[in-house]
Amino acid sequence: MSAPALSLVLPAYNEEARLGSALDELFGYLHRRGRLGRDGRAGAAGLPLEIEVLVVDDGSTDRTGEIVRQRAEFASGELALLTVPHGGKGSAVRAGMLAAKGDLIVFADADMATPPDELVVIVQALQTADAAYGSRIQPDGSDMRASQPIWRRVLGKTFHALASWWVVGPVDDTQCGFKGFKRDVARDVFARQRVTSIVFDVEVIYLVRQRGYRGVVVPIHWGDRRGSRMHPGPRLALRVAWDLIRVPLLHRGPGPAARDGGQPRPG
Ligand SMILES: Nc1nc2c(ncn2[C@@H]2O[C@H](COP(=O)(O)OP(=O)(O)O)[C@@H](O)[C@H]2O)c(=O)[nH]1
Ligand SMILES: [Mg+2]
Repeated sequence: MSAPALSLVLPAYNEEARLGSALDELFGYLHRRGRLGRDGRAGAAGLPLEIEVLVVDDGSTDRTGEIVRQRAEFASGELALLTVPHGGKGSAVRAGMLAAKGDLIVFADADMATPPDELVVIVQALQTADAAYGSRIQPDGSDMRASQPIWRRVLGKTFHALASWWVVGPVDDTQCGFKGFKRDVARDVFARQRVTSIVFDVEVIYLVRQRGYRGVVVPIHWGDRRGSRMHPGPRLALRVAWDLIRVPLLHRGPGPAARDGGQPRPG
């Protein structure tokens, strides 16, 4: 079979409570719009018809894998399951991004915090950009993260201050779990990714820039979903701080000009 036009990678760790309804929502949307198929035609509203959905089960100890395997879309080949040893969201996303076959490869949260119709926005951005980062901050300045609990917002602001000062510069929302890449760019960037904690998003943005690719920010809708897998505490805080410090140090060395002997692309 030829490569699908679009792959959607969903990292999932102990998601038995949320994954079933999230996949209902995703495939409900894709099927309703007639956007799944194998004939290579473009879909009505800008999404390609050939889409593969790849759930990366990160060593879950619950029924996450079973929920995937029992679905009709698994039997029909629209949905695939990749099982990896538990290693954190960053390692699951990396495995999925390197295994996915699509011309364009997007990763998203398995709780569908970003509604599936936002795929169109990322796909459109990737017609010109090499990488597209969903952002919960809207052009009018309003912030979709306002639906998060107050403690998450305070942690988020602290994280952002550190990440923008030390690693990525003025990218307003590094942590949105909805990002897309052209396949070759995904292969290059994710093969270099080393961080497996939630700081991997920052590392990926850093690598896109360092490798001379063009990344763009696209405002998307997002809603806080209950049942978060994130458990903040001193351990996570230390890990995040350590990973933020490490990112530029891990990737010291020649930039894109030395890589391919050419000039870095704009961006
Ligand atoms: N594979 C994997 N996925 C994870 C891990 N932790 C979180 N995720 C996934 O990351 C996504 C976002 O997680 P969530 O708990 O909703 O985070 P929040 O929305 O930031 O509170 C979901 O798809 C989770 O299953 C992990 O350790 N491994
Ligand atoms: Mg969530």
